[in-house]
Amino acid sequence: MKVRSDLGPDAVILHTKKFTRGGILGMMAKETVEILAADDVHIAEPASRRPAVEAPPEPVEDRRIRTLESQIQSLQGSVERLLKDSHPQAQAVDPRLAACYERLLASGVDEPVVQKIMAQIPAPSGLDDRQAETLVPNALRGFLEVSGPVAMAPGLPKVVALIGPTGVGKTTTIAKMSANFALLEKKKVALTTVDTYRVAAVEQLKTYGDIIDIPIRVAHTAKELRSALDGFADRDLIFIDTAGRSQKNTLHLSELKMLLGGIPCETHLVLSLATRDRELYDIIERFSMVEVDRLLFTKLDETDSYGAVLNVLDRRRIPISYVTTGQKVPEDIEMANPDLLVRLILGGQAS
Ligand SMILES: Nc1nc2c(ncn2[C@@H]2O[C@H](COP(=O)(O)OP(=O)(O)OP(=O)(O)O)[C@@H](O)[C@H]2O)c(=O)[nH]1
Ligand SMILES: [Mg+2]
Repeated sequence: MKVRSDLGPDAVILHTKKFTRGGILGMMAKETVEILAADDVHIAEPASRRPAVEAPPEPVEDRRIRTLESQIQSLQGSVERLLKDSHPQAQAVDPRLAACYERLLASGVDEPVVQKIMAQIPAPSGLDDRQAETLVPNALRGFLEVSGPVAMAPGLPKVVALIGPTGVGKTTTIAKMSANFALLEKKKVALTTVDTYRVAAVEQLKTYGDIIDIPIRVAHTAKELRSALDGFADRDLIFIDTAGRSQKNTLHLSELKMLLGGIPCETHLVLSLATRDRELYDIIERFSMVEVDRLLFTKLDETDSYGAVLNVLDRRRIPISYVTTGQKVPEDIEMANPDLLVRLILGGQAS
C-alpha cells in the first residue's frame, strides 16, 4: 500500500528483504522490511536464460516432420474421441485395439459380435505395440471355425451334397472342387444331380463333367439317387448338385430333406457373401431343417464386407469348408483358412 501510495497504481515490487536491527544479543531487536519498487518497469529476460550462442535455424524438413507429428497426434485424439462418442462400448477398449474395433465394424461385423471377440482379448498392459497388434487377429482366428479339406477314407466313397438358395454358385463350385480333386489330387470323382427342374441345369453339370472327364448321373427321386451312388461305389468322391431353393419355400426344403435324408452324405450349405446379412440369417435358419455339416461362402470377390462370415458363425457354429473368389473354374476356390479370412475381415481384398 505504501509503495502504491508513493509510486502510483502501476508500481511493481522488485525485491523485498526482512532483517532485524538493534537490540542486544538478538533481544529487543526491531524487524525491518526493505522494499525495492519501481513504476514504469520494463522487465528484460534474465541473461542466463538466453542462449549464449544463437542456435542454428531448424532445417525445413525437421520442422515439417514436427508439424506433421503434431497434426497426426491431434487427429489421433479426434478419432479416439469420435470413436468413444459413436461407440460407447469402445471406451473400454485399449486405445491400441480401438483401430481394429473400428475396422471390424467397417467390415460389417455386428457390434455385439465385435464386443464378444474383444472380450476374449486379455488386458494388453505390459505388451509392446507390436505384440498388441497381434491380439485381435489371434482372437479372430480363435473365433473362426474351419473344417479343412473334404476328408476321404479309402474303400468307401465320400458323398458331398451342395445345397443353398438359387444362383449362389453351387454348380460352379462343384465344378471347381471336382476339377481340383480329379486333376490335381488324382482322385476318382463322380457327379450326380437332382436338379432336374431345368434342362439347362443338367446340361451345365454335364458340360463340366465332360471337360474334367468324370462320369455323371441324373436322379429324379431319392431312390434314383441311391442307385446312382451305388453305381459309383468304386469312386473316392461323389458330388450331389441340388436345385437352388428359396429359404421361404418350406415345401421345397422338405423335398430336399427327403431326397438327402436317407443318404450318408456331408452337406455344405452354400452362401453368397453378396447376400444381405438379414437374408443370410434367414437362409441359415431355414435350411437347418436339412442337416447342415459345413458352410461354404461364395462370391467373396463381389463384396468388401466380409464381416458377415463372423455374424453367421456367431449364430450357428458350423465349420466353414471352402470360399470362392470368382467365376473362373477351377482356380477361384480356396480351402477356408483362418489366416486368409482374418486378413480379409481386417481389410484385405479377395481377388
Ligand atoms: N463373382 C462370382 N461369381 C460366381 C462365383 N461362384 C459362382 N459365380 C457365378 O454365379 C452364377 C451362378 O452360378 P451357379 O453355379 O449356376 O449357381 P447355382 O447355385 O448352381 O444356381 P442354381 O442351380 O440356379 O440354384 C454364375 O454366373 C457363376 O459364374 C464366385 O465366387 N464369384
Ligand atoms: Mg446349379
